Amino acid sequence: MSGSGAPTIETPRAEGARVAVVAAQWHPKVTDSLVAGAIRALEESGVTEYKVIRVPGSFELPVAALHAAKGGYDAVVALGVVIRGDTPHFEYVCQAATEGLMQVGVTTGVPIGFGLLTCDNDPQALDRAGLPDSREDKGYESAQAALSTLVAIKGL
Ligand code: DLZ
Repeated sequence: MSGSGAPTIETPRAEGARVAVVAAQWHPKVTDSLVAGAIRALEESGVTEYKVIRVPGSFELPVAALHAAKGGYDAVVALGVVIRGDTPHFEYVCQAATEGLMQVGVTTGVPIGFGLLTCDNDPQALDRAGLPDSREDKGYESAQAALSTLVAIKGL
């Protein structure tokens, strides 16, 4: 055993939590599957009050997450896929979305599940999308992370 790598996170119980899933529309095969994975995690946790908010691209995720966080949601799951292209655009979108989401979390205190895939190519994204042939499901994992954080900080 190396002692490194991703932990096994138990699916938390989160009945009564209100959760917003904000998701970009680029690369719809992958983002739609990420949304499905996130919803599966929410429902397994007993969450019945959730809303899916679709925005055009990953650059728009932070502002949607901020509105949700300030609008009474207990947790936000942010989902998107950015695929590297020929220009530096990839770096700008990834950095803006990542830093923006982090700022929303730390300024509002609302847990943000980070389900933004930043990939060099389509196969990398498909492999993490929670599709039947995928090895990983980052939509499910990021929803689990947001709920686990919500449960962990409750009462602090
Ligand atoms: C413009 C753009 C490009 C080139 N690539 C992606 C991408 O791979 N994934 C994604 O979510 N969004 C992309 N966008 C759109 C930007 O995120 C944003 O929606 C536009 O720049 C409009 O503000």
